[in-house]
Order: sequence, then structure tokens, then C-alpha cells
Amino acid sequence: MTNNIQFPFLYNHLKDDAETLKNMIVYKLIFLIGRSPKEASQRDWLNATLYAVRDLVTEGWISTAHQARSEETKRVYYLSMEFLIGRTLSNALIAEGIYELTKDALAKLEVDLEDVLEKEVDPGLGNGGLGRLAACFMDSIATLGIPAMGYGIRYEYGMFQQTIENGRQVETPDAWLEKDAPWEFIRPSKRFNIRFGGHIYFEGKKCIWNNDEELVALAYDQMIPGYQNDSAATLRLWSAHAGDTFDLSDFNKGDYFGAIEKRSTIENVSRVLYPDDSTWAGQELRLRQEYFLVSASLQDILKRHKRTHKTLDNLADKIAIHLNDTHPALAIPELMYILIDQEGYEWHKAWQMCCNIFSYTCHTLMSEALETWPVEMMAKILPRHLQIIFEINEHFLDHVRANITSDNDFVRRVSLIEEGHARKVRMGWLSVVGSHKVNGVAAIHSDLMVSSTFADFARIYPERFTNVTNGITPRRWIAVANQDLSALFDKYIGTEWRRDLGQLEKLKSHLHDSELQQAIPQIKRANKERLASYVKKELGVEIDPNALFDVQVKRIHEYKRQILNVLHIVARYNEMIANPEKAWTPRVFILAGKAASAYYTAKQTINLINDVAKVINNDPRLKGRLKVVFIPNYSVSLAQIIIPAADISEQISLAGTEASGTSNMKFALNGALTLGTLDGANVEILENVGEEHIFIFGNTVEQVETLRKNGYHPFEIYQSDEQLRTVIDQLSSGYFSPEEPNRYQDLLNGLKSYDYYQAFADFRSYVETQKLVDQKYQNQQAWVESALQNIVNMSFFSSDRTIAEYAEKIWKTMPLKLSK
Ligand code: 26V
Repeated sequence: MTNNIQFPFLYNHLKDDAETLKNMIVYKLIFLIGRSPKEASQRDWLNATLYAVRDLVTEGWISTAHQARSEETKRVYYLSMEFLIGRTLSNALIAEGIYELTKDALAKLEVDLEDVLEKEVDPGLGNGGLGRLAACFMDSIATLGIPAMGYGIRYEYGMFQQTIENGRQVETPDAWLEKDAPWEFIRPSKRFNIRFGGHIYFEGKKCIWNNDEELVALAYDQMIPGYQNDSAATLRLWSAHAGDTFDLSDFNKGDYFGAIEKRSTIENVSRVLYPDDSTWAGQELRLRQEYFLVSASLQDILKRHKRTHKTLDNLADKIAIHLNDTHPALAIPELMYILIDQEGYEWHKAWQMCCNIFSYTCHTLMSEALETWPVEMMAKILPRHLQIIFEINEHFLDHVRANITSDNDFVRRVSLIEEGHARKVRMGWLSVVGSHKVNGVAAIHSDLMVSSTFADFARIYPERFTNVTNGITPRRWIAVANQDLSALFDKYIGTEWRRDLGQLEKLKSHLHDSELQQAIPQIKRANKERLASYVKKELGVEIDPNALFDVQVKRIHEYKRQILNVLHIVARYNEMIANPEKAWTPRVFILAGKAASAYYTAKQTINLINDVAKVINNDPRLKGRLKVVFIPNYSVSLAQIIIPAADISEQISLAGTEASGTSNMKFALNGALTLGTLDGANVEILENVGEEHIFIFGNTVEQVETLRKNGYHPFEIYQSDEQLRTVIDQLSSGYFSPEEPNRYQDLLNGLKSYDYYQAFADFRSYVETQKLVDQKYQNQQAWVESALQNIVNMSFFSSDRTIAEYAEKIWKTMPLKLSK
């Protein structure tokens, strides 16, 4: 092996030289893509640039991996079914500090960097908050130099693309891989067999699993560059392949096509992301996906460990595995299976190792989203794992009876198996029992977790439960998404805020600087113009950047209460029509978000928003002072355009339902004021910015619970609140859907009779608080002061802080000693 190559190898040649970078890009264009500069399309230039920049990141990546191996520090593996990483190029350019250099290099070729950036696909390998959080975490892991790696699935089809036709959501497949993926490295040597099905039998005490299906997991690596630290983390995504083995019996029967078809069915495992994050459907393919991720990742992890340590005895000292929600919870029985059946450990030793290795984050308290697998299905697909889960349960229930209580009802409640005519495995319970730490994602959510969903477990294992409040990466959400604000920060406090958001404290001494106070609305204005031109281009709707931009962007879900937003919009419309001469503060309501394809009420909500928008946007009496737009196909790249342009951030979930929220943090850091309930991380945003700089409304968790307990009667609110009644009756009459007057009957009847998420209960308080928003916006100086208070008080919400907390409290590991 030659060992005389010095790292960094390429950087030495690049220096700060746009000419060299230009040549690198042209080289990639000609020799990797096979195009001449004359014929190259924007996409060709994008790919050539990506390849060139990838080379630069690769050096740091290789040396980080080398460093992690040589230090032998405890490694962390973050298992997640979703990673919503967003576009890579702009982020990489900022991480490498070569944004301007690349712009200059491309300019020499008469190519515009911004045009090229827009061409990159935005891989939608996640549903929403949970997947985006995983991506922010990877960014912080890379920047802090935590010896951690992400594992996920390389879905061939990501989150569906949403278009709106006649006001309704239409889903089309997202074949993102058809457009090249120049950022990834295929790893042909990293392949593992994944087994399913068959049966088990015992030879004495030894359990043998005879599977009847097998496929291959192939690794694709994505580099996640750290911020200017010559380092990069690895996100390894698994892709399913049928392998070399054809089913010989099919061939022998002469069924060639049958055999080929089977291969394609096998490969379905990594075909598509489940696009429903709201209701739990125990579908077999999803179970296979979860096991596929877990089995491939654990084989890889243990192989790496053995290469360095030659033994698994020290496994719990050297690795930590984090479960991003219960989706990868099969890792617990899988590790038991490997340790016992393959490595010969005895039960108690193996179990002790498991509990020390695993930790688990709970991301939702919504009971309908909690995973449970039918025992029968698991028996068919993973017979040995089911048997191990039964055994874990026996040991666990013995412990409960011996040390906590023998009360039968308690034991029934905490059992890993839900009894009933179809028995089910409770994945949340399994995750708690098999982990040493369980955390919620915001203070209020962690409190609720131990007082509701996991109350029984908090009695059994009080020391396990903890909180780690979510965070967001300032690199993507400021440095990439809001370049003008970045430049302003640089001017006042230097550039270090990108890796230490605590530097924002320094801005506090400049709060009365009039230049700063003028710059803030100017930057916001430019971002609003950018969004307005996007809306004009995509929807043909004119929106006025002078108006207050009021934004709610997130998955469409009843608990998030987009409907409350709509009720207020219609109430405001009616008031404006009744008093057209009043000095109304002009407003643009901007909404975006995808509905799960089978979620009827969510789809109705989208339709309603669009119906209301159509009437309002075309009513001349409003003189353009009220507009409503629903921007299709919400994604990470769209969020980067929308969030920096917001004046108001709508965070209006029913108290106790939104675990944390992370867009609330992105908005506040970009200078929007939150209009929100005391839910999720809104509570901590309030604590950080102070009550004069945030609009809080609605019932508290306690009030919500009291209403539920004492009987909640939405119909009475409908009857007593005239403004609300007018709105509901107007929607019922088909005012906004004259071609189908009954279109919203189901939705409205649901609200009037159940209103499970208590939108009516918070309506009055919401409408009144919206008036305070108008008033404040009239006083631009007060508004800018509040915007600034939001920005400077967001240090706590950096995902760097979050990851440092995980590393210290949960994973018990240290950053690598990086050269920079
Ligand atoms: C749930 C399910 C259940 C059905 C199968 C597919 C599937 C996929 C994803 C999910 C995840 C739901 C949980 C989730 O996304 N929670 C969100 O996590 C964010 C990050 O912690 C947090 O900010 C949001 O408040 C929380 O809703």
C-alpha cells in the first residue's frame, strides 16, 4: 500500500483560485458527464459542479473516517426511516467556504450559479418534522465532529409530488433518482443478506431460524459536510437488490418470467417511502422496510466493530445506537438475535448490552400514530424476532411483578403484547424497555410523555426519561436560506455564529443601532419580493410585499388546525366587506403542506383553502388588501424561500398535540413573530424571547384536558359566537364552492358535533389575538424591535446545542479531535 500521499491532496492545488475550480468543473463535464461546454445544459453544469465540489468534500470525509478509526472513541449510530436532507450543493459550498469562488468560476463559463442551484433535485426521503430533524442532526454531527453515522433507506420514490388541480391535491410519484444523484457514492463491497420468513425450531437450547426469503442490502453513502472543519459525516442509505440467487424451483418449472417477477417484488422493499405520518396502518411492506434498515445497519455496525476490536465483549462501551422514533425498534430483538444465536452470549449478558447500547426518541403522543404490529404478521415475516420479543416480555413482566406491582391491570397495560382478538406487539413499549434513555423533543412534550403515554413506565424506570429540546441548523436555515441576514450578522458579530449560534448574544449590544434597525425590514422586504415573484410565476397570483405575510406551512393534519386559520381568514374577509373603508392592515395568508393520500379531512382542508382563496383573491371590494395563497408541493427547498419571507409564523396546534415543531424555530430565527398556542417548543420560544415579542393565545394543556373531561360542546360555541356562526353557515351554504354547495358538509358537521381538536374553543382568542397582530404591524418600529428580539434570542434552538446534549447525556461520547 502506498502511503506517501499527503492530505489534503486537492486543496493544495485549489487554494483560492477560481481558474483552477473552473478547470475542475470543465474536466468533470467533459470526462464524467461526456458533454462539451458548448452543448452543456444547466443540469449538466449542475452535475459537473457537484462532482467537482464533491471531490473537495471527499478529502475531509476520508480523513474524518480515518480519525474516528484511530481514536477508538465511542461511536454513535443514528437509525432513521427518514432523512430529509434537502439540496446538497448550496449547503456544501457554504460548508467549504467556496460559494463566491464557485460563483466566479462559473461566471468565467458564463453560467449563473443561482440558476444552476435551482436545478438540483430535492430528495424527499421523509415526511416532515421527524425526517428534517434527522437531517439537521447530521449537519450538526458533522460540524461538531461527533463520531456518528446515520443509517436510512435509499427509497427509489420519495415523498410524492403535490400538484393542485381544481383546488384539490393530486399526487404524482417522485422519481428523484432518474435525474442523477452525483452526490452519492455507491459502495459495492458493503452488501449484506437480509432474511425474512420461514420457521424456527430448537436444537436443545439453541434456536435455529430457517428463513425462506433473502435479499441483499447495498450501501450508498452521502457525505454530510461539516461547517469549515475539513470534515464530513456519513449518511449510509440502503437499497434492496434481489442478489444473484434466482428461485431455482421456478426455473426448473420453466417459469422464467415468474422468477424475474419475484426479483422485482423483493426489490420493492426500498421502492417507496410511506407518505402517511398521521395514521398507523400495519402494512407488511412497511414491516419489511423497518427490518431491512435494522438488519443491514446492525450487520454493518458489528462488522466495523469487530474489525477494530476483534470481540463484541466491549460493544456497549464502544457503540451507541439511537432509535429515531419506534420505526427502527426491531434493532433491539435483532441485536439480541445476533448476540445469542450467532455469537453465543447468554440471555442476561446480551440483554444488559442491549439496554446500554440503545436509546430512543419519542416524537409523537398521538395514539393513532403509535406503531403496533399484529403478532400474526410478525410471526410470518420474522418468527425468531417475535419469539425473542415474547421472551423479553416474560423477563420484563417478571421484573414488574417482583419489584413494582402484581396488579393485573398494570401488568396488562405495560405488557409488550397488547391482548385482544388480534394480538399486537407494542413498539413504543419495546423501545422503552430496551433502551437506557428515552427522550421527548420539547420540555412540555417530555413532561406529557411521562404523565400520559409512558406514565406506567416512568414508574418502573423513572431514571430513563429525559428531555432534549429539538433544534435546527443555522447553516441551512440562515446561511443558505437567508443570505442577506447572514451578511448582516457577519457585519455586526463576525462569521462565527455559523458554528456557534450563541454569538447572537453579541448582537444584543447593537439593538438600538439605527442602521441595524433599518436593515432588518429591508432584508425582510427583499425576501418577501423573492417569494412574491415565486408565487406570481407558479400561481399567477399577485401578492404585495408591503402586506403582512402570515404563514402556516407544515403537513396538513387536524391537530395542527389549518382549519382554525381558515375560519379566521373568512371572518376577516366578512369584516372587511362589512367595513371596506376601515384602515385594514393588508395581509397575505400563505399556506402550504401535503396531506396523506388517504387522509380525507386533510384533503378537504386543502380544497377549502383553495376555494376560499379563489373567492377572496378575485373580490375587487378588498382592493388587494387580503390575499390567500396555497403554495403546492411544500418541501425543504420551498421552505428555504417561504420561511425567510414571513412576518407571522402560525404555530396553532391544540395545546398538548405538537411534540415540538421545528419550523417555529426557523421562522423566529429569520425574524418572524410567532402566533401560537402553548404547545411544543412554542413554550420555550416564549421563555427565550419574552412575552412582549410573541403572540400567545388559546387554551393551555390543562384547560384542554378539563374540557375533554367535563364534556366539550362545540355546538354551544357555534351558537353563542355570532362571528363564528356566520362563517360556518357561509361555508355550509356553498358560498365558496357554488358548483358543489355541500362540499364541506362532512368537515363542518365534524366540527359542530365533535371538534376533536377544539378549534371552536380557541376561535375567539385566536381572532382577538390576530387583531393585536394588526395593531403591532402598524407600529413598524415596535415590530422590528420584536423581530430583532426573536432573532437574537434563538441561540438555544441551534441543533448544535441539541446534538451536544445528546452526546453528553445520552450517547456519552466526545467530539473527534479534528485538525480544524
Ligand atoms: C409516523 C408514522 C406513522 C405511520 C407510518 C409512517 C409514519 C412516519 C412518520 C411518523 C412520524 C410522526 C412523528 C413526527 O413526525 N413527529 C414530529 O417530530 C418532529 C421532530 O421531533 C416534531 O417537531 C413534531 O412536532 C412532531 O410532530
